Amino acid sequence: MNEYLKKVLEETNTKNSNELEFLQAVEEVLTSLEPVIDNHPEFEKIALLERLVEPERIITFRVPWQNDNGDVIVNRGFRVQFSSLIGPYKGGLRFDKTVNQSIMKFLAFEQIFKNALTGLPIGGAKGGSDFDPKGKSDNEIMRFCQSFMTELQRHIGQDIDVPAGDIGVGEREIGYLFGQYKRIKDIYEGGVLTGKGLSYGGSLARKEATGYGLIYFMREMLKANGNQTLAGKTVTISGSGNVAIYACEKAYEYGAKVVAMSDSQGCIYDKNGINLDTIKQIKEVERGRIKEYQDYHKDAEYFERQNDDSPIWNIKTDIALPCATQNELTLNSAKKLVANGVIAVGEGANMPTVKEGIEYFLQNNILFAPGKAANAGGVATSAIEMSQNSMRYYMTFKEVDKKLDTIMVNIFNSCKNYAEKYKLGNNYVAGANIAAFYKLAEAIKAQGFV
Ligand code: NDP
Ligand code: 2IT
Repeated sequence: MNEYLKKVLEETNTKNSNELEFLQAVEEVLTSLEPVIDNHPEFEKIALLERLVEPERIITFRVPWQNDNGDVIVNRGFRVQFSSLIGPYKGGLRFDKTVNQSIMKFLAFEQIFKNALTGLPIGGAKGGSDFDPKGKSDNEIMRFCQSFMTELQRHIGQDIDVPAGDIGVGEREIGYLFGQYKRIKDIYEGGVLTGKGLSYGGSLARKEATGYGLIYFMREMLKANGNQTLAGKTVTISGSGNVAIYACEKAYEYGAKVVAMSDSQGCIYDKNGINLDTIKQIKEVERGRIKEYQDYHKDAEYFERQNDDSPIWNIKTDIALPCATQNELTLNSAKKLVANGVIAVGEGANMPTVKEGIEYFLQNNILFAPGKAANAGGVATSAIEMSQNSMRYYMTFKEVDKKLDTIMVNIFNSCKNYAEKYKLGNNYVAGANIAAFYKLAEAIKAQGFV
């Protein structure tokens, strides 16, 4: 391996030895940059890689709030402001009991590259809390969001850092966060958060954007490889949240058949095709469990999760879309999918496939769409929301969706062109990392020692 790369990887490992997810994300990116680094010995002199892997700033804070019983609970809040090289810090907030600094840093690191790929002026960040929203009342969610924002407001702003949603943070939470920001700052600053409700500055098509964008990317990838289409293909989608639901909706529009979806506890298989209205009712309206799908569709089967290998990946499919969480698709699951004839995998979630799983797919010539490219439609549409807020203007659904589609086509082409330039065939993992890296390296060189 290139000596400089090796040195930076070793140093990063030593400095962050307990942050496994962060190290996983860094290793994937840096190892794929080898052919570029080989050609640019000058990068070492300006410590370009060292700067790329060290966050500009990490903020952690206490979030005290009161539950409906009157007990005071203390959670931990985070905001990792990783890179402002090409725009204000930008990235979602995750409320989930598993949240820790390693997960925040890996997500913020991925976000730098993802945001660069969109071609829009946004830097990389992530935040959140180990607060577990499951089973909480609306009032508890509101009190938590208000306490969280009471601290976060010091660190954000429409030209500083612009949070949005992620796992456990949707339109409801963004509303409570926005209300508290406005109250403390005494200013209507529309572009300080994205994923807002349509009544107070949100963008049409933001809710749909990540899932739709994933399918636009998949469409392009299939087209570029044997002129294939989604029509008639079987699809399985893990998760049943924001990304999964709108990936399902768009997959149906293109004539595919979605036969399975999941949540953290298990998956449902409906050989007749998943009824998306039922999923929306259970997940968006009732905030229930996917198991309840069987109450509406007696033919559907439910498989409870037993271990790290989600049962959804045992189901035969042409296209697999992991849209739940990191490392949800293990090597075992990758082997099962390949044995069952999968032709393409598209990551709607961030880093859902373990490293060995990605390698296995690539070795077996499975088309593989990496998350930082394939799920970039969400943040790209967030940037379009920010533009609308600055213009004090609303675009139609069609206008936003058209821009999203064009952005996804451009991202796919960047991945493809860089993979081809470095003779990496259709390795879009490397293509995405190299394409984003070129843009970031230019910005680092231009801005001096910062
Ligand atoms: P939601 O909270 O809307 O949905 C998350 C879904 O994933 C739920 O079905 C949830 O099940 C499942 N899930 C969560 N944790 C686990 C786990 N540990 N194991 C198995 N399943 C799990 O989140 P989103 O749809 O917004 O996000 C999904 C993924 O997409 C995340 O990786 C996120 O980072 C990524 N992403 C999101 C974007 C966005 O715009 N929202 C943009 C780009 C990427 P349960 O209800 O049981 O917890
Ligand atoms: O992972 C992601 O790209 C997101 N959760 C969306 C971030 C955003 O700022 O819209």
